[in-house]
Amino acid sequence: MKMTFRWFGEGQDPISLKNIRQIPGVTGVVSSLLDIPAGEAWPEERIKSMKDTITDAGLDIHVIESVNIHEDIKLGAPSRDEKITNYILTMERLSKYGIKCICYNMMPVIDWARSHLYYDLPDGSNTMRYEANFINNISPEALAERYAKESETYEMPGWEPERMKKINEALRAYEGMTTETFYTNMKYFLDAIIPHAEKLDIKMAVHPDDPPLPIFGLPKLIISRENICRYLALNPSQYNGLTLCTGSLGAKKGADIPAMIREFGAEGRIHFAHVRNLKFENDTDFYESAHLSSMGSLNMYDIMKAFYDVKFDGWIRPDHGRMIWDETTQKGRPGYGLYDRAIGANYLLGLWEAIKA
Ligand code: DNO
Repeated sequence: MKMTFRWFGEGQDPISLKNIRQIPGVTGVVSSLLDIPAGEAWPEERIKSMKDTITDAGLDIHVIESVNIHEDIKLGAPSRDEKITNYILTMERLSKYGIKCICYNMMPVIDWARSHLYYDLPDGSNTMRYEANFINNISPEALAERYAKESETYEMPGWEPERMKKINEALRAYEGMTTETFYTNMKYFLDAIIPHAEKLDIKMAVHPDDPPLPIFGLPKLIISRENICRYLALNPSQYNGLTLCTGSLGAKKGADIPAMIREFGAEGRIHFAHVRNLKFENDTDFYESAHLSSMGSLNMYDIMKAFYDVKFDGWIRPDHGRMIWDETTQKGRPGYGLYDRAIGANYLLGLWEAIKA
């Protein structure tokens, strides 16, 4: 297991690489080139400069989160081939710079969603929250506007204003699309890229839909054990794998995360892990708690033990944390403050050390 930390990139993250380097046990970052629109090939010089910046700071980079999938690919539009060609070009260039794993998601139109980006907790910290009723009664534009206002310094990945301007058009494109068609489109994409992933030794790691609950009537694909089994079976190569995100999958009450880790881990299909906790307020609503088991609803010992038992040797990172110790939420990226994630990383490393001992 290799402990990493998400860093959004030069000029995209208020947290310095120097600060990340000082977190005990963290050896690398996962990063991206956020300004490059989905569907375009990443220029080699940008990849090189990202890699140099990170390695000069004494950290490594083996995982990209994310190389996003263009909507045409998800929709199966005729222009998808050109976007797939660019995706493969990006993979080839990334592999030249030592990238071994690509995290991506198959969420239609929008990436993750929350009702609150800054929800106050009794201890004076704040965190992200998901209130189903709120999401069910707000229009996508109003939600996009709310994010743009609340997160004034940085764009929410997946909610970029340019993309959001076209949100209704994008949502309309999915009208009437069945889950079956969606799976067919995914298979087309996987069959095109996985042979290249094998050749380049890049593990593809799909991220589950976050949250795994219906939003704006969009088809939801990767939300449960059954769906993941089906997605992995679309192309049986081990290079078609998973980002096991405990918080995304765990947001469906009753989901047995350790069992999924044991099943998919034993099959060698988990390449990257996002480990965080959440606290259910009722059957559908939750907020993102500190990582510690006693603060949330997931048992982090059981989760780490399952990773240990399947001999997980991929990359892991702490996931969303609260904003604490006077971190200014208006300047940071929601969920991605420094301190709570650093504490989370060390808690997970502590569990790992104890399990190993
Ligand atoms: C949220 C993240 C997601 C994730 C993408 C992967 O914090 O977990 O935005 O990076 O869905 O493509």
